[in-house]
Amino acid sequence: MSAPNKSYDPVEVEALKPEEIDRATEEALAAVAAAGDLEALREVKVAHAGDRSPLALANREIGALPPHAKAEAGKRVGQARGAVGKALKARQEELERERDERVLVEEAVDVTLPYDRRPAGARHPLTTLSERIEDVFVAMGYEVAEGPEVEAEWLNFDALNLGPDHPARTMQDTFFVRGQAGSPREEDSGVVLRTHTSPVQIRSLLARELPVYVICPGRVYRTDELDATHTPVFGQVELLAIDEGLTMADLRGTLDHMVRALFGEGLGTRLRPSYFPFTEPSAEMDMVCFVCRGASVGDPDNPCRTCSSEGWIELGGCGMVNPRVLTACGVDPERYSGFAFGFGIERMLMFRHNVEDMRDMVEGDVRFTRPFGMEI
Ligand code: FA5
Repeated sequence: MSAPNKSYDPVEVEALKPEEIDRATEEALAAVAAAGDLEALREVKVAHAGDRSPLALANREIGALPPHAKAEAGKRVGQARGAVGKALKARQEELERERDERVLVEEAVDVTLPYDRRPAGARHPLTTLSERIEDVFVAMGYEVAEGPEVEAEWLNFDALNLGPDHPARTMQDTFFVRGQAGSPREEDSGVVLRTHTSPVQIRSLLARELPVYVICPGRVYRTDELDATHTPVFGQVELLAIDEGLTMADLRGTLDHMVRALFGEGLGTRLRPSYFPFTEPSAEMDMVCFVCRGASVGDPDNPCRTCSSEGWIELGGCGMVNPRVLTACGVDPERYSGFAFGFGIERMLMFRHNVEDMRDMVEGDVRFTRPFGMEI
């Protein structure tokens, strides 16, 4: 075993020379101060305080010194490493604070800035009104029935007791569809754009088991000019109920329920005699004006725009299904009876929301639809 090297002088060890320690310390402190961001500081830490840094190598030399020299060398190197460690920690905190402040500024959201207006689309008020009406009847157990818009003339007219020479056939101005090649005239093609949704009632009777309770919403076509109260393409909702023992009282009760569900409690209906070939008896149905509730009648000081101070609003046509229609669909009129009614969606939207011109509904301008809300 070798004796301790009593003559070993730490000052002679290059790495432990005071000036070397001071130089390494100064270099480390300068590098720490110069580190501009956390990434640079991480590199400075490896170079000046890591395992292979000058101060770490100097520290390793201390172990080989004689006992009397260890204390002083250890103190010198320890102080140097302490100073560098402290500087690193302080700079790290400083750089982290700067980064956090920068992030706060860069990622700040100015809630007062005007936002990029990209409004969500919404369905047309005619669609939502039609669906609301459907909901009223679906809740009563009715089924929604649909049919084609290009329709057989027989279903659109003949089966509804509107034979070829029936004078009422001209009441609905009809678009005829050119038939197959060889068909001389459009009027002879036997194919029309449906003029009402009543053919869906016929299709329902032909296709379904009795009893039948259906609501038929859909688009229909007539050769009407587009003006404030007419459009050549419009929506209708028709209803058909066929069962044993149905009477006009059931029709009236159903209408009353629909009006209450759509316009509010306490509103009555009335039926006025009318004529439709497919119903007998037939009636025009009116409801009490939901705005003035009749109060504007005879009161010039309080005119009502919705009902033109008449107290009543016309809804559409209705009646008990003509037995001839039941027979045409193979239904025994001795056993079954039923009622039907139909109205136009555009007209209902007009009086429900005080729309003065039907053209606004078909022009597709969002300034018209926006006030109805973004219902989807
Ligand atoms: C019919 O179409 C019958 N099928 C309704 C019916 C069904 C009666 C069942 C009895 C039993 P009318 O031709 O009156 O009836 O049309 C019904 C509704 O469609 C009218 O009340 C009106 O609101 C609407 N309407 C008619 N023509 C137009 C048009 N050009 N533009 C917008 N709405 C219209």
